[in-house]
Amino acid sequence: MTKKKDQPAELLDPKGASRRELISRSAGIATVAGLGATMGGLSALTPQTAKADSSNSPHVAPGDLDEYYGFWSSGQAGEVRIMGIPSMRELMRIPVFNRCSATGWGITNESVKILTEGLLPETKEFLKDKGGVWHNGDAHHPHMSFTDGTYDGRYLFINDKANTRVARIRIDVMKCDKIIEIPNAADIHGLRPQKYPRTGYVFANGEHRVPIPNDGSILDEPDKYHAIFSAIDGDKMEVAWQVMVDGNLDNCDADYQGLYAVSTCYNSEGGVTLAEMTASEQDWAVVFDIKAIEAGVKKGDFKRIGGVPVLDGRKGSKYTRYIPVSNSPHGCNTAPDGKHIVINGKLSPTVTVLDVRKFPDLFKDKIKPRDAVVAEPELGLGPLHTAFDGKGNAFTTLFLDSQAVKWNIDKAIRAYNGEKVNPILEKVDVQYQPGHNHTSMGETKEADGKWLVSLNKFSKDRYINVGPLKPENDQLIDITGSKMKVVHDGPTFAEPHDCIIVRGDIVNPNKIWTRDDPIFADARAWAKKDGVTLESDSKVIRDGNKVRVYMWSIAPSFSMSDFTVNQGDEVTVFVTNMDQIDDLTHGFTLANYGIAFEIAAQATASITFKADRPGVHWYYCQWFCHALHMEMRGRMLVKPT
Ligand code: K7E
Ligand code: CUA
Repeated sequence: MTKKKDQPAELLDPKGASRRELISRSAGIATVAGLGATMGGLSALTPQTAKADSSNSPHVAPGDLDEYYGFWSSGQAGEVRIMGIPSMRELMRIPVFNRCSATGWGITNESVKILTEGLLPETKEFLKDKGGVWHNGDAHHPHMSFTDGTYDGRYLFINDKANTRVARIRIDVMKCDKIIEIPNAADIHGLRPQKYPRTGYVFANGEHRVPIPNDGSILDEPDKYHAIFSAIDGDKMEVAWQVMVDGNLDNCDADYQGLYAVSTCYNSEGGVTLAEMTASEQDWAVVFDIKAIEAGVKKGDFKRIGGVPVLDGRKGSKYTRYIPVSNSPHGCNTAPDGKHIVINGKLSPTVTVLDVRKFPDLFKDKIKPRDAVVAEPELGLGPLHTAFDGKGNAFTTLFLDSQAVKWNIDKAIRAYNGEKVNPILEKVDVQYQPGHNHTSMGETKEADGKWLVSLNKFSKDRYINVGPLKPENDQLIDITGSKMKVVHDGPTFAEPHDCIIVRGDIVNPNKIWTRDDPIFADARAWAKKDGVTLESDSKVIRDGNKVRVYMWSIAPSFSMSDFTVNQGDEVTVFVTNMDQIDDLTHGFTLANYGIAFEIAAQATASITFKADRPGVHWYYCQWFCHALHMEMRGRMLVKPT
């Protein structure tokens, strides 16, 4: 075993093997084996893991498992991706705001219900002759629910900037179960869950300023436009309250005390053109006083607009404070020390560090807004987002410099107070133009300082040329040593704006569905009405010109080899996968009817369509499941009328 040059000595035990490596890897394996914490640490080591010579190797050998789950947004692709860290392997995709040909998201009755039930009435009306669902989304910020300052493995939340929505993903099945459209706001951008005591609220920024209500009565009068900050109840997936603010809202974060949220704001000018929006030297960070807002809601100090309470948080309001920072700040990141919030300068080479312990005095007007600033280090060109190692250091992306800069928060504060210290510890080149970055567990109080991911907007020459449209480039950086080290390039399709890296033991999804899952409730209700058992009956129920077809499947066959309907019937097919084996997924594709969906082990899925094409139509399983998978098929016979 060789000791790597750049590893700090304390990470290595006297024999040269890293204790942290041994412990963390054995813990990961125990979890995977379903043994959880009962497995006794080092005794569980396999010869393979004991051989490891690096505290932080990105190499995950075939058959070995990753230590962390990464949850990646996909920007304009509209989905969430599950990555393995440190291997950077893409493990799964979770369709959310998009349509998915493989899983049937946007096609099945179950997914269409989730995609439509949370839309506002005017949007439902707008989509009526357009298929009823949005086909696009712009997913930026995936964040897990918290309990007591760290991830709790219940949910993942994500915004849709394109169609002003917020979605929730259930971690137990890794599927989206709720999507709501946010009233009054225009284009949800920044999103962060409440960290303490739990989520609780999901804070969401309506980025653009629009008239409220936006019904055409106000058009080209930008001084009457407003941006809206929303607090969503993450358990109910309903808007709890909203606050109207001055300027555009960009990113946000919450504190570790459950008292405040902070948003960055660009366009304090209230302009609508680029020149107008960047005219003034300073914009601001808006601080929201959660307790005061809750008290205001209780007292009725709001207007009910679009069905939700909207409080006035414009300048001078008791619910907000506006802290001036340099022009057009972008990222907003709370440090795991629970004290500091970093506002990233974007157009300014600086980041501004706020101290949350000053906020009570700020709201009592005992200090001026700028007195909440405790540091403002100049880091380089284009600082967009900051991540933390839990040891007092911060890592900021420099978009224009194409670098990650490591700096020390305490040194930055001392420098701000006049001491002659340089807060910048190191810079490393990334390829190219990084937007977000994220550290392992970095937005929780359990930040562990092992990995940093830099999500770079351009890959340019890093891969063989794939034509004019190029992938993004996500780089993995080892931050355990005294020097940052780029250890992996990972191409990604459009476009992960943001990601989180969650310790494997926190994320424990089920291996197969349970039959009582709420997502099957509608199918079960229909079956009950029809006197059918989903798990064992193969029946065609005629109800006027409505036909309900119930079948189940066990590899390699559907329980029904054919069914007959009349042309023009409205047909609903329910398929229940009765296989109980891990990873035994079936599919149902109805050829030339545009119908295809996935049915994982112990799941039920359904589809409703009009049988308007007469003839013989084969349905087949499109998910390779068995040596006789090709034979897993049947016929729908449609009698012409
Ligand atoms: Cu792309 Cu967080 Cu939407 Cu910054 S945001 S880069
Ligand atoms: Cu079932 Cu392929």
